[in-house]
Amino acid sequence: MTFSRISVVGLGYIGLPTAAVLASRGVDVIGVDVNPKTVDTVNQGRVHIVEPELDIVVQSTVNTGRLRAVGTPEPADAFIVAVPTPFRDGHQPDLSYIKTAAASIAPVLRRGNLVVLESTSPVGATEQLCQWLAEARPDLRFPNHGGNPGDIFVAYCPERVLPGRILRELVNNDRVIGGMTPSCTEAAKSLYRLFVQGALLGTSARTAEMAKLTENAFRDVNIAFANELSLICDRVGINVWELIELANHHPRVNILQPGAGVGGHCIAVDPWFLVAMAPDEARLIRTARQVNDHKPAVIVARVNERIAAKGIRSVAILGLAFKPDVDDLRESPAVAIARGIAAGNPSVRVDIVEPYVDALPQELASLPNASLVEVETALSRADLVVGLVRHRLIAEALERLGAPPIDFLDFVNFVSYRR
Ligand code: SAJ
Repeated sequence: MTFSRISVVGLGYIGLPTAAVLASRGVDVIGVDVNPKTVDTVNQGRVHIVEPELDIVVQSTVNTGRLRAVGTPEPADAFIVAVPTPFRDGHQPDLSYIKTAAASIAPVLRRGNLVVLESTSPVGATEQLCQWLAEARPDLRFPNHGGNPGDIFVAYCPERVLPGRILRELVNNDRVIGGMTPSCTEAAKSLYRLFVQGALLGTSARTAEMAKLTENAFRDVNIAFANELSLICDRVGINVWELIELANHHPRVNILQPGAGVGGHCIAVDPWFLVAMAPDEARLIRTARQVNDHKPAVIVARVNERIAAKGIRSVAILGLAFKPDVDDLRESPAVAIARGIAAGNPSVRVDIVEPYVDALPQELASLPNASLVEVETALSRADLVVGLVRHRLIAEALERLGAPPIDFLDFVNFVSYRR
């Protein structure tokens, strides 16, 4: 199958880099987004998200005319759908963005087109997408579960890239490609071969959907193990970092890092899709989510105890992002913790250090005792330092400044401050 024009629906953290990388391979790419501001920004060759080198690729592909953005889909040979799939109340997956995307591409679909869903989805979402498309286009045949081929090829191919390394991982990572039929898998493979150097692993749509959820649940469960260990160690007075380092010398043990909790829009969300699909069976996965979600509350309680016990007047909080060395504050446990500390102690000054942002998010900016300050200022006047995100920039500053004689609650192993 050949592709001279590809449409990417949803120009977010995954869609925009995918569109730009495809365009950089010399294909004409049309990016579609419902947000007119995003469309304008991209058409000016600029980006609305922070990701290393993305700005350069978007600018050059827009300049050469290979990439352009529109608000309404136009005909193309292939459509990649990369829209959000959040969850609703009760942790039930919300597929409404996929439904809207289906409604928007249906009118321009032509016989022989390929549609690939990349959004993280519960098992069965690709079949559901086929059904929505079929309802909108009764004149076309869509592949179905029985393996019947259709006029349109439909496949699921989950994104697997790590924020902060998206452009490299888009090209280098192996991809799982699950077609509704074997010929759909082959069609989708020929699309990803345009820019992926990793292996293209063919399977069914349902298995590919499950693979994505499995990968993120695996990581969540393993982080939960580390977080639970940190609480046990705290109870029995053992340094969890030293413990993990020692245990990881075993050839078959590889414990992850405990921290402030699990944030971001992937790992804290996707395991719930598995729980929603099989509530009676997904017991470990549900518990892991609960363990990780509970960590911020434990940290707030620990800090509040220390503030009360020592009559502390000034606290420094190190890090706000959802993980080290990124600027992304979405679903960040550190933001929730900072808010819990500042709101729970209105007479305590809370200095927040986050080198990757220039203003506090609204939920913190609205608190009169919280402010964003440089690491030097925070350390010079804090009675208690709380380490929440181990940004390289902060760790280096701590090394440089040396450990001041102050109280330090280190939840993320700022090495030189280890008690
Ligand atoms: N975290 C820990 N301890 C660790 C590792 C991570 O507490 O040892 C925390 C981080 O601080 C963060 C959260 O977990 O709050 C998630 O961070 P992450 O780096 O593990 O993952 P994400 O959310 O940035 O990206 C994940 C990746 N999935 C896996 O590694 C299995 C990525 O490959 C996916 O593409 C992405 O989810 C996604 O979009 O689903």
